[in-house]
Amino acid sequence: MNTIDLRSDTVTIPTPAMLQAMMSASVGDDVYGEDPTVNALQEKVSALFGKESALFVPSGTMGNQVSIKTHTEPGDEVIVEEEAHVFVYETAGPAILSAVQLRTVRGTRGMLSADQIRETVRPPGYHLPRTRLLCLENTHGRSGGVVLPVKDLRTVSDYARGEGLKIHLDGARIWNASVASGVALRDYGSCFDSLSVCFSKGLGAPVGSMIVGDRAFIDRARHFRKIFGGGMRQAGFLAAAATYALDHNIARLADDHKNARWFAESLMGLSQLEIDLDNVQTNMVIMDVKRSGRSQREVLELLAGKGVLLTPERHSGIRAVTHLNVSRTDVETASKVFHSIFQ
Ligand code: TLP
Repeated sequence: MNTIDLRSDTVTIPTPAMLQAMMSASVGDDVYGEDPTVNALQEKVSALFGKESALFVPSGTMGNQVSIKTHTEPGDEVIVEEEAHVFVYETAGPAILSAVQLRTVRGTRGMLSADQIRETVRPPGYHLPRTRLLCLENTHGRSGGVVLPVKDLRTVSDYARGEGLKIHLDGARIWNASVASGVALRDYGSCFDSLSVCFSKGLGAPVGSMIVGDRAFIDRARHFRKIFGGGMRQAGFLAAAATYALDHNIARLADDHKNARWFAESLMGLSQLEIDLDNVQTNMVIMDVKRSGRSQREVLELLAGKGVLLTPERHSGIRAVTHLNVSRTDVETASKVFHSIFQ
């Protein structure tokens, strides 16, 4: 049986062309700042986002955690949208690594308003934590890969900066946001003091993320990357994969988005599933299965038994993600499997 792996866009396998680019990379010791391929990638990505500097890190989690550490002091408060990866899926990293308090605020499809920030920022006070940082996520995973509107980001960013806050974006899938919305990466970049972006999601590289920001921020982040164990030596082999991914795999994300949309629309007639089509904007489809009378786990096992892999999402949801190892034929086959189970 041919497995169709819709668990995440993290499961992609490097293509022969990407492997070739990796094997022919020039490398050096990146802890000494001497890896030419890493250095070139850092310059390329900082320019894409209109920032002064960038730092290659092993994972999106480390990108977020190093950024939070770099922006804050122990005891600070960080405002975070309550479904953000940094709060839900990073195993309380900010509490452990940065000794900060996360203040969660319920967003609308991942977005917070300036009014919500106004109500949440603490005034200066002897008894109060200092509100230091705001974290957002684009695309917003737990809403199903929804794109945060750049106009709203600009408004919130202006307000937060006016309040003296720093603002960080978890941009693990910022490439998807840019392709879906037509908004340039640089325009997203200007809304934030730091961004963490990933090469190992939709772009299809095996490993690697990047933090971008101004020079002073990145210099300080380099120090924390070392403390967190993220200083890598001949990392140019990985940076070569990321460079290849940037050069070849951004525009094709539109295909993943079309496949996700097609898949979601093909399931709309199934009354046992609830899908909010408005949220299907990029490469994810989240479905609620409670009307099927089966548990989330039963549904995932049934699908896996027929060769279609998805992940659990909240209490009664399941998530499908399209990516470069999933073709239109694969989503058609997956759709047939769904129809055979939920008809
Ligand atoms: N997300 C994974 C799971 O952890 C949920 C996935 O399959 O979607 N930010 C965002 C928005 C992410 O979705 C992820 C990975 C990360 C950060 C962390 O990236 P890694 O896995 O490289 O640490």
